[in-house]
Amino acid sequence: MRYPYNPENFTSFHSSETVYDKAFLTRLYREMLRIRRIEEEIASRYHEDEMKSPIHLVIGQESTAVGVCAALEKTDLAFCGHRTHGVYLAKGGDLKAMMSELYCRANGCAGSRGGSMHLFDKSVGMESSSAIVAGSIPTSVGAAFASQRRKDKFICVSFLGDAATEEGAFWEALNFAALHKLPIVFICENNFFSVCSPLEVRQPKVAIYKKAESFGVPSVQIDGTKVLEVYAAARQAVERARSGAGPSFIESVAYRYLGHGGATDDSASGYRDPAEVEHWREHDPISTFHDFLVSKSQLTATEIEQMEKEIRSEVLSAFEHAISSPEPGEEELMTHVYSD
Ligand SMILES: Cc1ncc(C[n+]2csc(CCOP(=O)(O)OP(=O)(O)O)c2C)c(N)n1
Repeated sequence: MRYPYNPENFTSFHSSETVYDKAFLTRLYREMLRIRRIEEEIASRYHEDEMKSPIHLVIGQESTAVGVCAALEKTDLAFCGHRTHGVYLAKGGDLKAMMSELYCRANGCAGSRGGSMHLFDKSVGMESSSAIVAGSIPTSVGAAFASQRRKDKFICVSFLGDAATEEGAFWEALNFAALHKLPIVFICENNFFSVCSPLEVRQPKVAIYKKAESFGVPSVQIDGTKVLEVYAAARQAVERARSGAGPSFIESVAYRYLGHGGATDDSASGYRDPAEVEHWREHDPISTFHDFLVSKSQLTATEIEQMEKEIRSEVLSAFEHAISSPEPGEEELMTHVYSD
């Protein structure tokens, strides 16, 4: 197995002595479960070919978006790459507008121009996402620079994949953010793969966070399957950004179960060991948190059942909303598009 789960490598931020109230813990669990159920429904219908959008599912990695966004204010701005669903939903993005976008309907959050890789909802600080690897990172740093110059209160969070750290744009942005002590947190979701290429054939064997650290930016590698670890690390970084002390870099390690794009399990195609996928499923962020909450008597079977019911009903109504919504008319063809 190339990339086993290895908790010894991670810096721990969450102390088992820290007590969170039940409402907060339940909220984290519910948000992860909601993202999972929404994506499962997308996956189950994707073969119908009615969602005219490429998709990149985040199943297995939900804890990073949820843990980080729980440490943010609504007014803080989130930016992300092509794997958007988790961040969009965790930041509070509107589910119906997201589903309409995937079904290319006129009332999609990007008016059907963007699809899954360009979700945004400015009303909740889900600022933008980009299909270009590392494309949203300079924008997030620009927004953080504006916040600093205008003495605004918001901070920015830039979500990026491990492959984004192979782009020059990332290092320029990190350099600028470090130099100017910008109010930004970089969250690198390291799932070990760029499409089908493993990390070991793409980068020298130096942990990603170590490279970021060389810019003088406090950098850590954390267990991205543990939502409370993510939350605790994010809180510290967010406080640092808000206090004017500058950026932080968090490498959150978790594993994607499904193929890079689309809705299928591609592990039989040979680029990774199917046993590796099964191994990471044993450390699933949702089931481990479920077991933790049940063991601490913070969640009962009845509460989970009720939660599942509510989520199911919300998901079905969002799909129904999208499917019954109109497609954009021909008259809209030339609006919101650029040409030189
Ligand atoms: C500049 C650029 N190069 C290549 C691609 C093709 N591409 C799309 S996603 C992807 C892999 C991205 O991997 P990572 O950033 O680790 O995120 P993950 O898909 O693992 O979430 C690549 C190479 C692209 N979209 N943009």
